[in-house]
Amino acid sequence: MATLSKSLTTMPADRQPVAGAVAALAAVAAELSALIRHAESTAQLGAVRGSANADGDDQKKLDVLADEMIASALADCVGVAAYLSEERDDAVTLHDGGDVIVASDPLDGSSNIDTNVSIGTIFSILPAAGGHLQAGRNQLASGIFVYGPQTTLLVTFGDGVHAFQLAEDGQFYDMGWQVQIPPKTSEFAINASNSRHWMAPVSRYIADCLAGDAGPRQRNFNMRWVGSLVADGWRIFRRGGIFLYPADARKGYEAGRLRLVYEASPMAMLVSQAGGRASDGQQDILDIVPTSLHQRVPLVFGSANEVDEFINYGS
Ligand code: AFP
Repeated sequence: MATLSKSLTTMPADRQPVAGAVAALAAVAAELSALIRHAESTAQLGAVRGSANADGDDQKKLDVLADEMIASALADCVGVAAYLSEERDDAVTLHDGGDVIVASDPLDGSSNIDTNVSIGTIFSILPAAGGHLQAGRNQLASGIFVYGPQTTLLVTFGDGVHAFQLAEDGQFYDMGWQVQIPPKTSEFAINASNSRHWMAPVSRYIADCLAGDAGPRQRNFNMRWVGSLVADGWRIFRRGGIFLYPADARKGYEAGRLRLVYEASPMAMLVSQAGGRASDGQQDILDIVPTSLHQRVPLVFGSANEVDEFINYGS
Protein backbone atom coordinates (compact mmCIF):
# COMPACT_ATOMS: atom_id res chain seq x y z
CA MET A 1 0.00 0.00 0.00
CA ALA A 2 1.11 3.56 -0.73
CA THR A 3 2.75 5.40 2.15
CA LEU A 4 2.77 9.11 2.93
CA SER A 5 6.54 9.29 2.73
CA LYS A 6 6.53 7.68 -0.72
CA SER A 7 3.92 10.12 -2.01
CA LEU A 8 5.88 13.06 -0.56
CA THR A 9 9.28 12.08 -1.94
CA THR A 10 7.81 11.68 -5.43
CA MET A 11 6.31 15.20 -5.46
CA PRO A 12 7.77 17.55 -8.10
CA ALA A 13 10.76 19.70 -7.12
CA ASP A 14 8.74 22.91 -6.85
CA ARG A 15 6.53 21.27 -4.19
CA GLN A 16 9.35 19.83 -2.13
CA PRO A 17 9.26 22.69 0.43
CA VAL A 18 5.64 21.68 1.17
CA ALA A 19 6.44 17.97 1.05
CA GLY A 20 9.41 18.41 3.39
CA ALA A 21 7.31 20.27 5.94
CA VAL A 22 4.55 17.62 5.86
CA ALA A 23 7.13 14.85 6.24
CA ALA A 24 8.62 16.63 9.27
CA LEU A 25 5.16 17.11 10.83
CA ALA A 26 4.31 13.44 10.21
CA ALA A 27 7.48 12.33 12.00
CA VAL A 28 6.55 14.49 15.00
CA ALA A 29 3.00 13.13 14.92
CA ALA A 30 4.30 9.55 15.04
CA GLU A 31 6.42 10.48 18.07
CA LEU A 32 3.52 12.26 19.78
CA SER A 33 1.26 9.27 19.11
CA ALA A 34 3.71 6.94 20.85
CA LEU A 35 4.24 9.39 23.70
CA ILE A 36 0.50 9.77 24.34
CA ARG A 37 -0.19 6.04 23.98
CA HIS A 38 2.65 4.95 26.27
CA ALA A 39 2.80 7.91 28.66
CA GLU A 40 3.43 6.88 32.25
CA SER A 41 0.48 9.05 33.03
CA THR A 42 -1.44 11.18 30.59
CA ALA A 43 -2.37 13.20 33.68
CA GLN A 44 1.33 14.16 33.68
CA LEU A 45 1.08 15.30 30.04
CA GLY A 46 -2.19 17.04 30.79
CA ALA A 47 -0.83 18.84 33.82
CA VAL A 48 -1.13 22.62 33.65
CA ARG A 49 2.31 24.24 33.49
CA GLY A 50 1.24 27.44 35.15
CA SER A 51 1.77 29.38 31.93
CA ALA A 52 -0.71 30.68 29.34
CA ASN A 53 -0.50 31.04 25.58
CA ALA A 54 -1.03 34.30 23.71
CA ASP A 55 -4.78 33.76 23.74
CA GLY A 56 -4.84 33.17 27.49
CA ASP A 57 -5.38 29.40 27.38
CA ASP A 58 -3.65 27.44 30.17
CA GLN A 59 -0.67 25.61 28.64
CA LYS A 60 -0.52 21.89 29.38
CA LYS A 61 2.81 20.04 29.37
CA LEU A 62 1.90 18.29 26.13
CA ASP A 63 0.94 21.60 24.44
CA VAL A 64 4.43 22.94 25.02
CA LEU A 65 6.20 19.65 24.28
CA ALA A 66 4.34 19.24 20.97
CA ASP A 67 5.15 22.83 20.03
CA GLU A 68 8.85 22.35 20.81
CA MET A 69 8.97 19.10 18.82
CA ILE A 70 7.40 20.76 15.79
CA ALA A 71 9.66 23.83 16.00
CA SER A 72 12.72 21.62 16.21
CA ALA A 73 11.62 19.41 13.29
CA LEU A 74 10.82 22.41 11.07
CA ALA A 75 14.19 23.99 11.92
CA ASP A 76 15.72 21.16 9.85
CA CYS A 77 13.52 22.00 6.82
CA VAL A 78 15.38 24.59 4.73
CA GLY A 79 12.20 25.30 2.78
CA VAL A 80 10.38 26.63 5.86
CA ALA A 81 10.80 30.38 6.35
CA ALA A 82 8.78 30.69 9.56
CA TYR A 83 6.69 28.80 12.10
CA LEU A 84 3.50 30.27 13.58
CA SER A 85 2.08 28.51 16.64
CA GLU A 86 -0.89 28.70 18.99
CA GLU A 87 1.66 28.31 21.78
CA ARG A 88 3.85 31.28 20.82
CA ASP A 89 3.08 34.99 20.88
CA ASP A 90 5.02 35.68 17.70
CA ALA A 91 6.32 33.96 14.57
CA VAL A 92 9.55 31.95 14.77
CA THR A 93 11.88 32.84 11.90
CA LEU A 94 13.59 29.71 10.58
CA HIS A 95 15.21 29.94 7.13
CA ASP A 96 15.63 33.16 5.16
CA GLY A 97 14.71 32.34 1.60
CA GLY A 98 12.41 29.51 2.68
CA ASP A 99 9.41 29.14 0.34
CA VAL A 100 6.71 28.28 2.91
CA ILE A 101 5.32 29.26 6.29
CA VAL A 102 3.88 26.60 8.63
CA ALA A 103 1.12 27.53 11.08
CA SER A 104 -0.01 25.01 13.67
CA ASP A 105 -2.10 24.21 16.68
CA PRO A 106 0.44 21.69 17.98
CA LEU A 107 -1.94 19.99 20.39
CA ASP A 108 -5.66 20.50 19.75
CA GLY A 109 -8.03 19.36 22.48
CA SER A 110 -5.72 19.97 25.45
CA SER A 111 -8.62 19.75 27.89
CA ASN A 112 -9.03 16.13 26.76
CA ILE A 113 -5.41 15.01 27.25
CA ASP A 114 -5.98 13.34 30.62
CA THR A 115 -9.43 11.98 29.79
CA ASN A 116 -8.22 9.50 27.15
CA VAL A 117 -10.26 11.26 24.45
CA SER A 118 -8.90 11.83 20.92
CA ILE A 119 -6.67 14.91 20.53
CA GLY A 120 -4.64 16.10 17.57
CA THR A 121 -2.36 18.44 15.67
CA ILE A 122 -3.60 20.91 13.05
CA PHE A 123 -1.35 22.48 10.39
CA SER A 124 -1.53 24.98 7.57
CA ILE A 125 1.16 25.57 4.94
CA LEU A 126 1.25 28.95 3.22
CA PRO A 127 3.51 30.59 0.63
CA ALA A 128 6.20 32.61 2.42
CA ALA A 129 5.74 35.38 -0.16
CA GLY A 130 2.30 36.12 1.31
CA GLY A 131 3.64 36.90 4.76
CA HIS A 132 2.30 35.75 8.12
CA LEU A 133 -1.25 37.06 7.70
CA GLN A 134 -2.85 35.88 4.46
CA ALA A 135 -6.23 34.50 3.47
CA GLY A 136 -6.70 30.75 3.86
CA ARG A 137 -7.43 30.61 0.13
CA ASN A 138 -3.64 30.96 -0.36
CA GLN A 139 -2.84 27.75 1.53
CA LEU A 140 -0.63 25.27 -0.33
CA ALA A 141 -1.60 22.42 2.00
CA SER A 142 -3.34 21.75 5.29
CA GLY A 143 -4.07 18.79 7.50
CA ILE A 144 -5.11 17.30 10.81
CA PHE A 145 -3.48 14.48 12.75
CA VAL A 146 -5.81 12.66 15.15
CA TYR A 147 -4.32 10.76 18.10
CA GLY A 148 -7.17 8.42 18.96
CA PRO A 149 -7.87 4.67 18.87
CA GLN A 150 -6.14 5.02 15.49
CA THR A 151 -3.55 7.67 14.69
CA THR A 152 -4.63 9.18 11.40
CA LEU A 153 -3.94 12.07 9.05
CA LEU A 154 -6.21 13.97 6.69
CA VAL A 155 -4.14 16.12 4.34
CA THR A 156 -4.83 18.16 1.23
CA PHE A 157 -2.45 19.72 -1.29
CA GLY A 158 -5.33 21.32 -3.17
CA ASP A 159 -6.11 18.13 -5.14
CA GLY A 160 -8.69 16.52 -2.87
CA VAL A 161 -8.25 15.08 0.63
CA HIS A 162 -6.03 12.08 1.36
CA ALA A 163 -6.41 9.87 4.44
CA PHE A 164 -3.55 7.97 6.07
CA GLN A 165 -3.25 5.75 9.15
CA LEU A 166 -0.13 5.20 11.24
CA ALA A 167 1.03 1.59 11.44
CA GLU A 168 3.31 -0.09 14.01
CA ASP A 169 6.26 0.34 11.64
CA GLY A 170 5.98 4.12 12.01
CA GLN A 171 4.73 4.66 8.46
CA PHE A 172 1.49 6.42 7.51
CA TYR A 173 -0.36 4.17 5.02
CA ASP A 174 -2.96 5.43 2.54
CA MET A 175 -6.44 4.37 3.77
CA GLY A 176 -7.78 4.24 0.22
CA TRP A 177 -10.67 6.48 1.30
CA GLN A 178 -12.13 8.91 -1.26
CA VAL A 179 -12.78 11.63 1.31
CA GLN A 180 -16.08 13.37 0.54
CA ILE A 181 -18.35 14.95 3.18
CA PRO A 182 -22.00 13.91 2.57
CA PRO A 183 -23.93 17.08 1.65
CA LYS A 184 -26.89 16.24 3.91
CA THR A 185 -26.82 15.49 7.63
CA SER A 186 -29.01 15.13 10.70
CA GLU A 187 -26.19 15.44 13.23
CA PHE A 188 -24.94 18.68 14.78
CA ALA A 189 -21.97 19.39 17.04
CA ILE A 190 -22.11 22.35 19.41
CA ASN A 191 -21.27 22.94 23.07
CA ALA A 192 -24.89 23.20 24.25
CA SER A 193 -23.82 24.43 27.71
CA ASN A 194 -23.32 27.82 26.09
CA SER A 195 -26.91 28.05 24.80
CA ARG A 196 -27.90 30.97 27.08
CA HIS A 197 -25.07 33.00 25.49
CA TRP A 198 -25.94 32.31 21.84
CA MET A 199 -27.17 34.94 19.39
CA ALA A 200 -30.80 34.54 18.27
CA PRO A 201 -30.14 32.88 14.86
CA VAL A 202 -28.03 30.14 16.49
CA SER A 203 -30.70 29.56 19.13
CA ARG A 204 -33.41 29.34 16.47
CA TYR A 205 -31.37 26.95 14.32
CA ILE A 206 -30.61 24.58 17.21
CA ALA A 207 -34.20 24.78 18.52
CA ASP A 208 -35.48 23.72 15.09
CA CYS A 209 -33.02 20.79 15.04
CA LEU A 210 -34.19 19.78 18.55
CA ALA A 211 -37.85 20.02 17.47
CA GLY A 212 -37.12 17.06 15.23
CA ASP A 213 -39.78 15.56 12.96
CA ALA A 214 -42.48 17.56 14.81
CA GLY A 215 -40.71 20.80 13.89
CA PRO A 216 -39.89 22.76 10.74
CA ARG A 217 -36.95 20.52 9.82
CA GLN A 218 -39.32 17.52 9.70
CA ARG A 219 -36.63 15.09 10.78
CA ASN A 220 -34.93 14.11 14.00
CA PHE A 221 -31.37 15.26 14.72
CA ASN A 222 -28.60 13.71 16.78
CA MET A 223 -25.91 15.63 18.68
CA ARG A 224 -22.22 14.94 19.30
CA TRP A 225 -19.63 17.16 21.03
CA VAL A 226 -16.13 15.77 21.70
CA GLY A 227 -14.42 19.03 22.57
CA SER A 228 -11.52 18.29 20.23
CA LEU A 229 -11.91 20.01 16.86
CA VAL A 230 -9.91 17.25 15.15
CA ALA A 231 -12.16 14.51 16.57
CA ASP A 232 -15.45 16.23 15.73
CA GLY A 233 -13.90 17.05 12.36
CA TRP A 234 -12.83 13.46 11.60
CA ARG A 235 -16.37 12.21 12.35
CA ILE A 236 -17.85 14.84 10.02
CA PHE A 237 -15.49 13.81 7.18
CA ARG A 238 -16.53 10.21 7.80
CA ARG A 239 -20.34 10.49 8.04
CA GLY A 240 -21.26 14.15 7.56
CA GLY A 241 -22.46 16.59 10.18
CA ILE A 242 -22.33 20.27 11.05
CA PHE A 243 -19.88 21.72 13.61
CA LEU A 244 -20.71 25.06 15.19
CA TYR A 245 -18.56 27.24 17.43
CA PRO A 246 -20.37 30.58 16.95
CA ALA A 247 -19.69 33.96 18.49
CA ASP A 248 -21.54 34.28 21.79
CA ALA A 249 -22.22 36.87 24.49
CA ARG A 250 -19.44 35.74 26.85
CA LYS A 251 -16.52 38.14 27.32
CA GLY A 252 -13.77 37.09 24.96
CA TYR A 253 -16.11 34.99 22.80
CA GLU A 254 -17.32 37.86 20.60
CA ALA A 255 -15.67 35.98 17.72
CA GLY A 256 -16.13 32.48 19.12
CA ARG A 257 -13.26 30.33 20.34
CA LEU A 258 -11.46 28.87 17.35
CA ARG A 259 -8.41 30.66 15.94
CA LEU A 260 -8.46 31.58 12.23
CA VAL A 261 -4.84 31.10 11.16
CA TYR A 262 -4.05 27.67 12.60
CA GLU A 263 -7.43 26.07 13.31
CA ALA A 264 -10.28 27.39 11.14
CA SER A 265 -8.33 28.04 7.91
CA PRO A 266 -6.62 24.63 7.70
CA MET A 267 -9.89 22.89 8.57
CA ALA A 268 -11.70 25.01 5.96
CA MET A 269 -9.25 23.99 3.21
CA LEU A 270 -9.77 20.30 4.04
CA VAL A 271 -13.55 20.73 4.23
CA SER A 272 -13.84 22.59 0.92
CA GLN A 273 -11.58 20.06 -0.78
CA ALA A 274 -13.94 17.32 0.47
CA GLY A 275 -17.05 19.03 -0.94
CA GLY A 276 -18.13 20.59 2.35
CA ARG A 277 -18.57 24.20 3.45
CA ALA A 278 -16.75 26.27 6.11
CA SER A 279 -18.11 29.68 7.05
CA ASP A 280 -18.03 32.27 9.83
CA GLY A 281 -21.80 32.51 9.38
CA GLN A 282 -21.54 35.13 6.67
CA GLN A 283 -18.50 34.46 4.46
CA ASP A 284 -16.29 31.54 3.50
CA ILE A 285 -13.53 31.08 6.07
CA LEU A 286 -10.98 30.83 3.25
CA ASP A 287 -11.71 34.40 2.14
CA ILE A 288 -11.03 36.02 5.54
CA VAL A 289 -7.71 37.89 5.72
CA PRO A 290 -6.40 37.71 9.31
CA THR A 291 -5.42 40.95 11.01
CA SER A 292 -3.54 39.23 13.84
CA LEU A 293 -1.90 35.85 14.41
CA HIS A 294 -4.20 34.65 17.21
CA GLN A 295 -7.41 36.18 15.91
CA ARG A 296 -10.53 34.16 16.67
CA VAL A 297 -13.32 33.51 14.20
CA PRO A 298 -16.83 32.05 14.47
CA LEU A 299 -16.66 28.64 12.78
CA VAL A 300 -19.41 26.59 11.18
CA PHE A 301 -18.37 23.74 8.89
CA GLY A 302 -19.42 20.37 7.52
CA SER A 303 -22.14 19.08 5.20
CA ALA A 304 -22.68 21.75 2.55
CA ASN A 305 -26.48 21.68 2.51
CA GLU A 306 -26.69 21.99 6.30
CA VAL A 307 -24.16 24.83 6.54
CA ASP A 308 -26.17 26.67 3.87
CA GLU A 309 -29.34 25.97 5.88
CA PHE A 310 -27.70 27.44 9.01
CA ILE A 311 -26.55 30.53 7.11
CA ASN A 312 -30.17 31.12 6.02
CA TYR A 313 -31.08 31.62 9.69
CA GLY A 314 -29.07 34.84 9.59
CA SER A 315 -26.17 35.63 11.92
P1 AFP B 1 -8.37 23.12 23.99
O1 AFP B 1 -7.23 22.75 23.09
O2 AFP B 1 -8.08 24.28 24.89
O3 AFP B 1 -8.97 21.94 24.70
O4 AFP B 1 -9.51 23.69 23.04
C1 AFP B 1 -9.98 22.81 22.05
C2 AFP B 1 -10.80 23.65 21.10
O5 AFP B 1 -10.03 24.70 20.61
C3 AFP B 1 -11.35 22.79 19.97
O6 AFP B 1 -10.53 21.71 19.69
C4 AFP B 1 -12.70 22.37 20.46
O7 AFP B 1 -13.61 22.16 19.42
C5 AFP B 1 -13.13 23.53 21.33
O8 AFP B 1 -11.93 24.17 21.78
C6 AFP B 1 -13.90 23.07 22.54
O9 AFP B 1 -14.30 24.25 23.20
P2 AFP B 1 -15.16 24.12 24.53
O10 AFP B 1 -14.23 23.51 25.55
O11 AFP B 1 -15.55 25.54 24.83
O12 AFP B 1 -16.33 23.23 24.23
